[in-house]
Amino acid sequence: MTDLDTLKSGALAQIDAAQDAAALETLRVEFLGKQGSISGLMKTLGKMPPEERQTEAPKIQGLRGDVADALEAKKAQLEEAELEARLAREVVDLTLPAPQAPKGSVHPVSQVMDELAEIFADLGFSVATGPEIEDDWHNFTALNMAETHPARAMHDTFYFPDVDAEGHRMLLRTHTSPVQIRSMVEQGAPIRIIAPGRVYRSDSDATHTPMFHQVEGLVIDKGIHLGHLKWTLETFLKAFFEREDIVLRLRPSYFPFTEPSVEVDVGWQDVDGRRVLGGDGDAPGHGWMELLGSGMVNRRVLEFAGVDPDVYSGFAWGLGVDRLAMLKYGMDDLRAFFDGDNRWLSHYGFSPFDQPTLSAGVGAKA
Ligand code: 2NL
Repeated sequence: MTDLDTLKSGALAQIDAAQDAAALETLRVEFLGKQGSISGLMKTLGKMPPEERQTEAPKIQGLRGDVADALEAKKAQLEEAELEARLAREVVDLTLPAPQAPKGSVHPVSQVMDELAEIFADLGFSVATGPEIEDDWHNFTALNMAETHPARAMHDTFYFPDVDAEGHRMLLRTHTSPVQIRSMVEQGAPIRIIAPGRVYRSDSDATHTPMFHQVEGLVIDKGIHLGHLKWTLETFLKAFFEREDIVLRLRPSYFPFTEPSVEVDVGWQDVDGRRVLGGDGDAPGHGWMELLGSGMVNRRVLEFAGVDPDVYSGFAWGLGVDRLAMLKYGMDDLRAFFDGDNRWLSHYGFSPFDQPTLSAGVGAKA
């Protein structure tokens, strides 16, 4: 055997014995790398007399080709084996139980807010939002509550400690009316919006939390009157409670920002000891429940917001979303809404797939 034959059989044996890609690479460098043994042989060709080179060159080049082919074949074989091993290792047993599904749910307040947006979108309303930290002009003054107005004291406002350049303190909005003021100032009339969101009042007991949710609505156009208000609220409540026998009772009331102001009661009836909305509140076994406050927007409020009260008129209303959610979905403790207790959330929460739509019904099943 020549030296070349010895070198070749040694190299092929080593390649064949390589256990992994790294070992194979080491061998490749050893034989074919710049400083490799076969590369070294190639370099000797240049120094050979021509006749010797004629016979030696094919042998050395043949050796280099055979070793390169062996390296290539072994590499493919190792990769194949690695793939087989991975396929065996990463096997999926379809008879095992499914992994735990995510436990998150949509809070009833969010669900009701989505329902309200859906119902009012169908009536041509858009959803307006605004800051929760307000100034006193947008929260009070523009709503016809001057500095000395007694209604300001009734709002139990959370004020920030600092005073601005004009001596005004910022506050946490006590209602979402300032959002509607901002919308009127920015886009003028006509307007048709709802303003849902968090509001804050320093009040805390069994039926009041310092943060709660409100939806206000506002319609401004030419020739708007109390009849439009009643139809809109009746249409909304029928869609929301998904029954046609919703009966409204309008009672005179007072808000600084509306004139006239009306309190809206909805008829309820006793069904198996539970109060269910629907039916004439004056019938036996029936009653009335106060649900929202509303009225024709006070001329002074339109003026504050830059809308001409001699051309435009409008109505507005406000209602508590938390209470609405309790009524519709049967929760009896308001404070549990904001505890973040997972048992409560998984019991009363909604699936994210339960998107309220008018075609499928706005009332999702908890
Ligand atoms: C309630 C019911 C109400 C409004 C809110 C409003 C908003 C603008 C102009 C006029 Cl920008 N009114 N909102 C109107 C009537 C009632 O809330 O029980 N509030 C204490």
